[in-house]
Amino acid sequence: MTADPSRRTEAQPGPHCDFRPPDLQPPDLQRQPRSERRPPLRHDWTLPEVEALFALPFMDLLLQAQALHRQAHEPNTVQLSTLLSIKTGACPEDCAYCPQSVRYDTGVEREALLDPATVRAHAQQAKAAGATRFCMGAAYRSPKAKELARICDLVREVRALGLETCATLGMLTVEQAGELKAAGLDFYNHNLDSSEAFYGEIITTHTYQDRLDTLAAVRSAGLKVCCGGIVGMGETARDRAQLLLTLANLPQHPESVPINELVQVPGTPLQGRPPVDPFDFVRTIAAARILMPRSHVRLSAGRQTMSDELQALCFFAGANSIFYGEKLLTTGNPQGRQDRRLLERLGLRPEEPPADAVCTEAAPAHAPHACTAAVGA
Ligand code: SAM
Ligand code: DTB
Ligand code: SF4
Repeated sequence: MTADPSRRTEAQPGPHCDFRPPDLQPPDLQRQPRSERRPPLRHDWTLPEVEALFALPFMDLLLQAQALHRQAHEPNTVQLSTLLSIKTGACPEDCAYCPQSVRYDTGVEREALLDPATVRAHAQQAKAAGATRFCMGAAYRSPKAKELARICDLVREVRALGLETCATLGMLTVEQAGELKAAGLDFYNHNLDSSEAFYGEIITTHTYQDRLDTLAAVRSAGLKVCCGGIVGMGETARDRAQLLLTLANLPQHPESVPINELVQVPGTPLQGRPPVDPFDFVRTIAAARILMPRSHVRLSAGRQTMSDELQALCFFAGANSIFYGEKLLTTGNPQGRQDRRLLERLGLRPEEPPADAVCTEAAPAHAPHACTAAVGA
């Protein structure tokens, strides 16, 4: 039987159909302010529960993740962080994925700790391009006292520009974390990278417990935590579930959860690992969103080889943060203009900086103030 187009009702899809998908939240929830409808947080997840999430039909998992995402966050916004390697290469650790380990011949040139003027220029550029957070990475096992003092100066420089500050410097004691906090550091990035069971297969020079101890030190100093992992190192689905379980069952969820896809660097032992099924990568993002609903989930390393369509799926699965800028630490990242175009095509907008990221620098009489420089140039 052929349908008579003149009898088409409004509910039937067709070329002129104005069908709107139902909002993903119940109407009484939609009427509440977002601050009052934030999903409850759990810290008692079990491995079977997390594995069951990964086993859901893809669409069911993504729908659940997006619905929770909208309860906790302003939809269609993405937080932009820019990375800078402030001390590059020659790291004594043996992390099998890392191009900066002194043990692997990767062609990464070692560079001493950058000076404040250089870091400040990079941070100003990042801010002018629209980033709200500036993350400084150093290839250390753990910083020495003299190095930490110099890094505290860098933190003060960047904070004065009105950017949120983040650092990733390896293992820290409570005292060191306290010094960084006093200098104005907002976030500390320290990834668990994978499950405890798999960790020993990729790193032998420090332990999973060392990582957990640093995370505890960072928390006790009052810093916000950025902690996630890497997908694509040869870990199993169970390892991914276990990593997210460990993160979600920490006493407090990390405020930022970076999910990296392994960037394969020639010379590292993980070069040549089979690529991840892109849908499994998206599943990891969605599960992170469901387990840690109020955290920022960052679609991190690996975007340079991802299609726009795959990145869009990651945003639908609940990713709401990216590394923004043409370089990660030593490897590439999409160009700023490419990312701005992607966000525009998807109707996504950069997240506003938090109210407490205040610019305290004095404006030179002859130049535009760094805090009011054109955004998105
Ligand atoms: N040395 C410090 C540490 O290990 O915590 C800070 C720098 S380290 C490069 C920061 C993080 O970058 C690592 O924990 C890892 O998650 C990520 N990373 C390093 N190399 C990577 C790669 N090839 N692909 C994806 N992520 C990588
Ligand atoms: C994170 O989770 N990913 C970033 C940041 N935290 C420090 C680092 C990615 C590094 C990718 C390899 C490189 O550029 O050297
Ligand atoms: Fe060093 Fe960090 Fe790279 Fe490991 S991940 S080798 S600790 S820079």
